[in-house]
Amino acid sequence: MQKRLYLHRLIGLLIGCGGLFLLQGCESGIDRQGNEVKDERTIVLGFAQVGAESSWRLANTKSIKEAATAESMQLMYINGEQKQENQIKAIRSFIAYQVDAILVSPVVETGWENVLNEAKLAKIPVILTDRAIKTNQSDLYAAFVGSDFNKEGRMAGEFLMKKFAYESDDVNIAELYGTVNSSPAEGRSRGFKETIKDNPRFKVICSQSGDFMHSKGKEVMRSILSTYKDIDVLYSHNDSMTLGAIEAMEEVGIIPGKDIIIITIDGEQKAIDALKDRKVNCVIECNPKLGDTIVDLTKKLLNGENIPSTVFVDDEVFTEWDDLSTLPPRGY
Ligand code: GZL
Repeated sequence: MQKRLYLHRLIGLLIGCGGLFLLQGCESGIDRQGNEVKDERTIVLGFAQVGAESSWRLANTKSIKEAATAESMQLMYINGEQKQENQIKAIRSFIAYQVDAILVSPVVETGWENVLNEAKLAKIPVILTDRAIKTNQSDLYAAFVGSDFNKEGRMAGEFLMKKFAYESDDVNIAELYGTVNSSPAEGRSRGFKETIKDNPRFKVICSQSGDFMHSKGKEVMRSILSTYKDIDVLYSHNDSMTLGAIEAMEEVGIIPGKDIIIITIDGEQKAIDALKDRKVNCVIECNPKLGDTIVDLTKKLLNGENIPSTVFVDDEVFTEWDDLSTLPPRGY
């Protein structure tokens, strides 16, 4: 069978997925008979991204595109627009095109067995980027590259206990939850609650999803503030939601970082700026720049080398107690 579909047929197929399609690093051409002429040495990667919901996500996408281009790999990128069905469609189109490897950041943890078994049948390796999946099948993907979300939650809990170490009153916590059933939200929530569970004065009195989005974070925070009058801490699963929540607080005269202590995750420039302005008390980095690690692992995998099944990237913690004057620009 023709190893690759004709390029124009592929583009039509992918645009039909409703996602944005970009072909990068392409060295292909179409000969006079309409057959695609490909430099067989070009590695073709299919990348099914979650979406473009936050500055973090945009930086993550940029990192992977730049790393693939630097290695002269052809990257077929599809924006899943926050929908699992779009990502599944994208993976099926990558299989049809017979890419060399598939990268996917699964928007949610479950529901991937069918399509990943199709990739396995097509002998196309899959690498999970950024987000993980929950499955009983151990051979659905070759590796996971991303942050340890449970550890991020623990770091948030450790800051909280240090911040309130010399007080004895109850501490009422509102949790702004990320995308429901996503591995970062699940891990950040679990790690945080594990860390504070032995100290009954720390109470998570409400937890609502803002879906990792600025607009929803603001909307949910408005609702929380109208329902609960005694919130001491906001634990937010990402900076985009936090920035929306800060707007909601200031609308009603609440001083963020003072009246309500704020702990946030991602490490976007705007969150660091809010930390410097004392509107936020702790920022936990979630490093989005995974591209080089992912592309390096993919090359090793395609060369038949053994690769680790899990690669956690390092994350830093920035607090109100740190000297932030020498911090370089975050780049996202
Ligand atoms: C975490 C990533 C999360 C970010 C959010 O690795 O999946 O998704 O924390 C993004 O900003 O929406």
